Amino acid sequence: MEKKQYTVTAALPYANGPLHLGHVAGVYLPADIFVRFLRHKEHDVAFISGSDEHGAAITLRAKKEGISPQEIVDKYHDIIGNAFKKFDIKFDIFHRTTAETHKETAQDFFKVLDKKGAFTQKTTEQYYDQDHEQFLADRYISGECPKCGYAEAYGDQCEKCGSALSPTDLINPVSTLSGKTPVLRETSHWFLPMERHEDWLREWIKEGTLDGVQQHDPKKWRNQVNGQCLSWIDGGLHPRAMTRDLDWGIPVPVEGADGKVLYVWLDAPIGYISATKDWAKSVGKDWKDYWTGDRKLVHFIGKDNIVFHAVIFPILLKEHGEFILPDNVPASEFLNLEGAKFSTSRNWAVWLHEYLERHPEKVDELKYTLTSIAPESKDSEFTWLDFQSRVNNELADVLGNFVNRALVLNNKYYDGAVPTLGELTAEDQKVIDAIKEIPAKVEELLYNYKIREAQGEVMGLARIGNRYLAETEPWKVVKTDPKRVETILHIALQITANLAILFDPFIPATAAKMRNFLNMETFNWAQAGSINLLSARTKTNPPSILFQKIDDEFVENEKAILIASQKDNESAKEAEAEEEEKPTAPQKEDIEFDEFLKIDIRVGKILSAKKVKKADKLLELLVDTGLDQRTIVSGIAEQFDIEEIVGKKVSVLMNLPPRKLRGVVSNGMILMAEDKLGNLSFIAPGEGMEVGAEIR
Ligand code: B3M
Ligand code: ZN
Repeated sequence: MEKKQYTVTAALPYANGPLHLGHVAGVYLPADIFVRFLRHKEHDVAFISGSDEHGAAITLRAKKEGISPQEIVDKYHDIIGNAFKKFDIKFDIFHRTTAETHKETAQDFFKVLDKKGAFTQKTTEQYYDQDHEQFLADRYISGECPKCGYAEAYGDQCEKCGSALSPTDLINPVSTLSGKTPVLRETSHWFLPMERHEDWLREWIKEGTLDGVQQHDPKKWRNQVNGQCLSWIDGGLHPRAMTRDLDWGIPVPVEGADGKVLYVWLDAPIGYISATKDWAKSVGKDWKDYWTGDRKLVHFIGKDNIVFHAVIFPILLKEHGEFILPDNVPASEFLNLEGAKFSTSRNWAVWLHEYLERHPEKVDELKYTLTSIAPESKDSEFTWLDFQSRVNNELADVLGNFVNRALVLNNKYYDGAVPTLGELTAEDQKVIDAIKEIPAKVEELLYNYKIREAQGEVMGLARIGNRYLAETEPWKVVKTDPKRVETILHIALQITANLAILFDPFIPATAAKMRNFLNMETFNWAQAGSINLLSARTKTNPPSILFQKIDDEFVENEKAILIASQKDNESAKEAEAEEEEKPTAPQKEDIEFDEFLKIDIRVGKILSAKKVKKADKLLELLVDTGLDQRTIVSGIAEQFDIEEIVGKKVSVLMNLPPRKLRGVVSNGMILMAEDKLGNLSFIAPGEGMEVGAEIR
């Protein structure tokens, strides 16, 4: 493999809260393993990340915690940065987008694009919260996703289906500041006319070429990445506002933009460039080498960031004209926790910094487990029981047991001196062949971002070693054929030395301990696969136990912490709801009586109900309205069981145009009352009211 140069980025976590294991498994750990591997292969690599410190995610958290946005980002930039250090994620720089270099870089970037006419300035109607006197975009506004029906989509994105949205796409939008329905107000912004870029983008994603010239290999891209981008492009790209009416963010550096800042998804990816600038300066390198020329740019992200890294940022980079486009965007799916989604709001999470406070000595155990279950191509699940089984049955019983036996026997029989290799049996040769094959398999998998499988291959070599000792039984043979045992232990020690190299990207602290046992001061990835890694003169040291087993109490304790923290959060949420009871919504603007007469509401009866696939909140109802039997989709799945609503008489808003929600065409709406705590109830007509009766 040629000694390519790489710039590897890991998504900038919002500095609005701590990191949980889902973030680590999906983005930061795979990126770190990939970079460690590249360094072993002597590639020139810059490993870049940092805190994403602008956007509504920050200001909403600041409002919630009653402190300033700067205090929020300072607090969480430190918590996140320290957690990465303790978890041994070795970025070249962990930067931050409130840094001065970033402001300059982002503003220069904007000016270059503005000069080139990459933006169109337009005045449009945007949602506005009259109470807070603020325009609403991104996380300041939420509503039903028009694509999948998810009820809490944001103004710029639906986190459930990944679609990029604009606030005016949302169905029944509400302000997340006041909880009220926003009004529309005119405002002007700089738009990125993404429709201009559909053709070259489609070619670049599908073929990996620009004007027929090969840029990257799309076959190495994960299917979900190509798939999501192409479906978005084929759905037709539209102009997207790249500025916001906010006071927290990078001021728009052109005339007539007072009070406007860069959209956070224009700002943050440029953070990769500004971070590279500050890093390169600190090590005496030219930052431009890492963003231009014949280099591979790789963005490790979660799947909800795909369109921003594989469509929007490439458009911006191409418009700028000086920079390379990504060679790959290895996006992960989601990791779930004990049967439910990780959820910051419900505090259903294992926070990385808290795990490290409780178990500072179990970093590699967590690294190995998270890589074993990494959600590379589909969602996966973390459970404390699985963690226990990975540590006990794989790390301790296979790797730890094998290394310990090989070294204990070598120190017992030969006082640590590596014995000479004698005559080989067919079984010896099979093992030696396996040692030779594994490094190439691991490399092929890692260069193709199959990090979970790559780790499995290395653990496979430890299984081979374990089986080899169990089958050759040197502790028995030593009585009858000591010469044979020298060969067996020589091979076992060479396997151990190979494992001490090959495991290094995955569980570096353990690999270092193994090299210490073997007195391997230096080691070179290129030598992996050899059975001459340890010369006869090498003296091995007595080993220590690599992995302490996890007992049931550990698992029970961790589960108890999870449940307790969730309960805390739920009671906190209820207390918060009581405390800050949502203000009773004020009366809406007057309407004319004639307008009211146009509304057609009837008594209906729910005949049947079923869940809507992949839409937790939606039920598909068959309703007898007295005029017809029709399908109505309603977002009540989380509040009501199907059994309790079939047969119920309800109030039906009849004359709404049909709407497709999650593939189901809905004709009309079931009217519900919602109280301050978000509880729902049907507007049920009085007893004896026949189906079809008009409500007015
Ligand atoms: N701050 C992460 C997120 O969406 C976002 C990534 C920015 S990378 C430039 O949670
Ligand atoms: Zn959606």
